[in-house]
Amino acid sequence: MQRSPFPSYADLERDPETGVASAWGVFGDDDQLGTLNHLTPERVKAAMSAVVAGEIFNLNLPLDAFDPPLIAHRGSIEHHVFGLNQFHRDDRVDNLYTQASTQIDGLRHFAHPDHGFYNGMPGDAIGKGTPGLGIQNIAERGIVGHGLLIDVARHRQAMGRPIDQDSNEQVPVSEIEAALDFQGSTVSSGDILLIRFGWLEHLRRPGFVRPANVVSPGLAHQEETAAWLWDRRVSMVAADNLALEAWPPSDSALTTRAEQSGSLALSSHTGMLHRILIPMLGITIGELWDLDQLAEHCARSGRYDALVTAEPLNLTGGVGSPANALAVI
Ligand code: UVW
Repeated sequence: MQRSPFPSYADLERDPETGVASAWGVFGDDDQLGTLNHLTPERVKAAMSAVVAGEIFNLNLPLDAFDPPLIAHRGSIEHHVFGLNQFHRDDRVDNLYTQASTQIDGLRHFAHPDHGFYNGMPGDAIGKGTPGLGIQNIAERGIVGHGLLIDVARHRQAMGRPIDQDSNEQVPVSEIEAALDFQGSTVSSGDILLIRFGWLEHLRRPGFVRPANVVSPGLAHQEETAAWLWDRRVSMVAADNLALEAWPPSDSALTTRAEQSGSLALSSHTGMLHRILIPMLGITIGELWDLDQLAEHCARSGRYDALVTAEPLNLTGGVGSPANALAVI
């Protein structure tokens, strides 16, 4: 049961010691879906009105889009096709890293170092063969809702200030709002936000040579970003970049007690907005969503909304998943 009235970010409980705001309990003490709870049957039904042409846009890159992988600890798939005889074929995929291409990050992907996993799920309940906060929770209900494309890249280009795609530029909420104004769009409760930074288009440019250490612009590592998403009651947020937020978070001001005290070593996760969005607010996120063709259509038609569907793998205890996302306009 969702708490009523629904609390604003400013009204969320804050830990007296760390000052970190938490949405635990807002959707129920046993909740494992977080803000996907905003996708009520009424909103799913209303989202159908976004379909006017019946055109479908695939938002997924191929599973093997990045070889070598974008993130060093992830690998590339090995696809095997075999047959029991010459009139038959089966196949098998080895070495599938669920977050190596267009993906959904579920609620067990990140814990907050000072507070733990979403809704207080104990860390020892998060492992192989356990269901806690697993991606199967999302697969069992599916994701269907009103999608809103926010084309930040196009807006910045039009303003003569293109995003520096070869940097970890942090895009603040003021820029997201400016892009919304430019488009004439408004975020509604339950929206699936599709934020286009233009990073995949940049990677696809002829002659682009990927550096050894990948950088990507994205959402600013600021509590204000989290508050903005929460207060708009988005059901999930996906983007066409590496990590939704800017990567790496080297110039982030977000800190944790554990790292300040030295009980947790600084790492590539230090300063990540993920640590607020996923465990503290229960926001499911999408990364490497291919929004370019949809964006072309939106710019031509002046309509930025779509019916969006996504169905992660029904993998018990899965952390992430290929997104299997579609936009229907
Ligand atoms: C990065 O590691 C950059 O992000 P994620 O784990 O969410 O894919």
